[in-house]
Amino acid sequence: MSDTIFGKIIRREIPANIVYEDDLTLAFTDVNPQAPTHVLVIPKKPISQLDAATPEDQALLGHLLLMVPQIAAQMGLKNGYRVVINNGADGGQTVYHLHIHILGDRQMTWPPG
Ligand code: DGP
Repeated sequence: MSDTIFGKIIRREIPANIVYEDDLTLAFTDVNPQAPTHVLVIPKKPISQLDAATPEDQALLGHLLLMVPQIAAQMGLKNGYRVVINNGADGGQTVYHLHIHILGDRQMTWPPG
């Protein structure tokens, strides 16, 4: 896949407020927050979108999801939170490096806009 702004964040070429990191994962606050707490959890492996993940990525995807509650707890989200993956144009995806949104510290509504 082609490089994205998230690739530059992984390589520390542009700054980000990194809140969690391990060998496979980076998490940082969203530059355009849609809630008082808004964190993006990304794989360091450049997967463009959920549609592009393969069976080879099964353990990685599981790891990312399992990190979500850990990062949410670290961010102090004691009363729940929203987890979102935007996939493709109709999904509202704007950055083509797979990412999981964690949104919290406000009451979410359903259905989403
Ligand atoms: P999506 O619409 O799901 O592709 O979300 C992309 C998110 O990425 C969007 O909420 C804004 C955020 N974003 C875009 N550029 C940057 C950046 O340079 N730094 C940070 N921290 N977030 C960014």
